[in-house]
Amino acid sequence: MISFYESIVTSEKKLLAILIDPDKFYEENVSHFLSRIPVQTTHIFVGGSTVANNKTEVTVKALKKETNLPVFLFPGNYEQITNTADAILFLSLLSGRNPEYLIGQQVKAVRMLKESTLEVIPTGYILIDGDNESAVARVSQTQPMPQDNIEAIVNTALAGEYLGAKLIYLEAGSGAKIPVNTSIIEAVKKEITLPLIVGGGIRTNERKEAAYIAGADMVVMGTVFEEELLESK
Ligand code: 1GP
Repeated sequence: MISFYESIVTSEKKLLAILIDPDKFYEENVSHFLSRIPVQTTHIFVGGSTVANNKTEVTVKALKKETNLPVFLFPGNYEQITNTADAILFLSLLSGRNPEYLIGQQVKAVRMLKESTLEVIPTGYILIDGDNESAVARVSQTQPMPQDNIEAIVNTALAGEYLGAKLIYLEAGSGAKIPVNTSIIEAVKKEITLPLIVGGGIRTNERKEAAYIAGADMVVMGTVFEEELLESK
C-alpha cells in the first residue's frame, strides 16, 4: 500500500480536505455531517488552535467508525496527538519567529509519534494575513505575513522545502475575511516542487476553484461546514 503522502503526490485530481475543530464537533452528528460534505472530499483534517483534552481522540474515533476517508491530525499543539488518526501534518510555523512553534512543540511531540503508527508528514505552515483576528496568530504570538509581500512568502515556502518539508500549507486563518490571494498561490506554486495546500476563508465553490486554478493541489474548508452542519443538530 502506498503512503498517504505518496497518494497526495501522485493524485491526478485536485484534493479537498474538510477541517473539523473537535471543540465544535458533536459526536451524534457525525453521520449527518459525513453525508453532507462534498462528494469530492478526499481527506478529513482534525484539529484546532486550542482543543480541550481528549476531544481530538473522541472526534477521530467517531469519524473513523463512519468513514474510510483518511483522517489527518492538524494539531495546534502536541497535546492533540492521538494514534487513532491515520497521519499527522507535522507543522512548523515558518511565517513566525516563535521558536516554540518552529521547533519546541515538535520536540515535545516526538516520543508520542515514535510510539504511534501515525504517518508523519513534515509541513511548512505559513500564516498569511486574512484580515481577521487569527487564532493561530493569537496562540502562537506571531504575526501573519502581509498578502502584498509575495516575495517574502515565496522565499519562506522555498526555505521550507529546502529544510525538508514535504508539503507547504498557505493559511489565511480559520474564518478569514480574505483568503490567500491567487497571485500568492501562483507565485509559490511556480517556485516549489512540493504539493501545495491552501486554506482559510474559502467558503464558496468559486473560491475553491480559483485556488485550484492558481496552483493549489489541496484546498481546506472548515468554517463553512461547521456553520451549516455541525451546529444544526
Ligand atoms: C484551514 O483554517 C483553515 O486552513 C480553515 O479555514 O475555517 O475559514 O474554512 P476556514
